[in-house]
Amino acid sequence: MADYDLVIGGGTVVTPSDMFRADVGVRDGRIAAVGIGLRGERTIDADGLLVMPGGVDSHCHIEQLQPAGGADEETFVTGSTSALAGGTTSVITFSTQFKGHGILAPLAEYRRRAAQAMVDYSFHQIITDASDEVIFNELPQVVASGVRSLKVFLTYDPLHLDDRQFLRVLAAARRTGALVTVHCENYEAIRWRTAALLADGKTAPKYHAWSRPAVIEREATHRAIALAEMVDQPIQIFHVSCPEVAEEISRARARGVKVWGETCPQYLVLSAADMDRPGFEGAKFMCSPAPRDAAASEGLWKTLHDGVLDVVSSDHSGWSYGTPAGKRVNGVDAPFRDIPNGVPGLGARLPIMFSEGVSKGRMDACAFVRLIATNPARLFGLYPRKGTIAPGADADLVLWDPKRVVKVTNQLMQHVIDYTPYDGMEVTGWPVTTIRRGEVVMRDGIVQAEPGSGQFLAREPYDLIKPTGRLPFGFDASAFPV
Ligand code: DUC
Ligand code: ZN
Ligand code: ZN
Repeated sequence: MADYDLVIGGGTVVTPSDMFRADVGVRDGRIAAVGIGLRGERTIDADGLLVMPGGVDSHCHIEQLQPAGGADEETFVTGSTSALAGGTTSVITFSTQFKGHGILAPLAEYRRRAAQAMVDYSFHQIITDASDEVIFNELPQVVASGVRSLKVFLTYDPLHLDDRQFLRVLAAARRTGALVTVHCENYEAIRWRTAALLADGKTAPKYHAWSRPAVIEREATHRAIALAEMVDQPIQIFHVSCPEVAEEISRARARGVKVWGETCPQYLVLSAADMDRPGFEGAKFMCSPAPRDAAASEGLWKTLHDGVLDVVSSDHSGWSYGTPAGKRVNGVDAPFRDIPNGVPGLGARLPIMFSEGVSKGRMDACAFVRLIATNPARLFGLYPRKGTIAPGADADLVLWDPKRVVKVTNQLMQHVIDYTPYDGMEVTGWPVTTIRRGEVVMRDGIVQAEPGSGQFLAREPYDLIKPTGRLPFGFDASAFPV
């Protein structure tokens, strides 16, 4: 009798630290052994392929409820399909709060919708209104239910928090044991520059980048870190777009502050020039923060190499280009201010990072695994169940052909959005099989998974995000209901 339900045989196993030829034995959906000569009831031949942990996308927007009603076009089924096609097996998406409302009811609604997912999933709880009821009553319940990370926006109408509200969220996170993730841009500076640009008739998509230069991201990042340092609350800075923002993180880390940073493929391979395409085309590349320039991208690769930024997520936020409810919801002549922000990237994240990172010699495959799977799993309390190949871990694997050359098309992305900003890009390296908890859910581009087969990942308390204990004057203001 075979020892394993499934053996992935003869591939090159890539862990966060090593690469070696070995078989991976799977039993009951988990990795049971990594060794030589393993025998399974079924075998998948991985000769010539890399065997890597399934991707963990710790920042993507799926079926997010909109303030005006309705939800994102990308559903948990279509988003899962794209993720699995691209080698990602776990996601952390969002439960959002609308100002004046609570957070328990929307979270229940997201749980209901996400029950259709085919990837494993968790949520970041967005706080847009730090009311007493939310901060002192509802938020502790949300965190206790396993939603162990919060998200705040320092810009965007109608989402942004002022500094006092941000402090209240940081304090609540400290009391309840959650990580806070932060969208860092200066709200008033963007509004002021936007008003001036519109007054000058500068309305085209390219002026989106002009409205929010890197300095306003740097200022907000500095402020977010300073306030988190004062509260002694660990944070992650979302979607760092350029090296001068990463530098704020680096300086704080040197002081011992628990701050981490992520970036996304759009900041590594796109630029503000993409928003300057003819007509309305530039809208396809509009996201916030805005992509910068080639020098910023090169600098970001260095921050990944140096470990200053240690997660690459997609920030998948899809708005179709050709449909009335997507990018052109306010018409093709809409000023940049009124064009929805966000680019799709769930399915593109791994191929782009592998091709631009590993195939182009900027990093080895172990570093790639750390950035797209291990580090997000560690930071968000999913490790070692997710993000590595080791006995006991879920058998979430992607079998990767490092030599396959593919031209990216929207069809290959398998999301519901009608375009990809990476259309036509040639990549070297491609996922051929995705395995989720021991089940083959994608083979040669065909996704076969039952809607509802994804599992909610309740996240328990974990040491990495514990406060440091360093407080100004030793006074813990977060202990008071203020
Ligand atoms: N920026 C965000 O902060 N979220 C989603 C889309 C975007 O561009
Ligand atoms: Zn954001
Ligand atoms: Zn986002």
